[in-house]
Amino acid sequence: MSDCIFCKIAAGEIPADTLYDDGEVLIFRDINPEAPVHLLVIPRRHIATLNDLSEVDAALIGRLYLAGQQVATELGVAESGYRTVINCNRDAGQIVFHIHMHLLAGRELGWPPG
Ligand code: DGP
Repeated sequence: MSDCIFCKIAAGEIPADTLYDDGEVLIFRDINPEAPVHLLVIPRRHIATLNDLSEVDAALIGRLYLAGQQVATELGVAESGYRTVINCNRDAGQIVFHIHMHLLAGRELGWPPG
């Protein structure tokens, strides 16, 4: 999608602090971190929201989690813990309509989220 900010990051048109890229899944630091570690895990392919997933995307979504697990381990936060969140649409606060998994770590995270 030509006007999608995360597609532009995936294409290298907008810079990002990228920690992982396997050609299909990309992980970069959130520009507005809410925790010492705040990463965004995205598929390179444009999918707007969780509601737009279909059966063919099942493995791709699994790969988001595996890539996140790998980078959390590399950053040394896998044992202390981390949270993954995918916001879907307005009530969840989704502002970028290219599906992305937040990975937050590095401090005790409150529950339930606001
Ligand atoms: P959400 O509310 O789930 O749609 O979260 C979108 C996140 O994307 C938000 O935490 C800020 C982050 N973000 C928005 N624009 C950029 C950008 O250009 N670069 C990076 N690294 N993060 C961005």
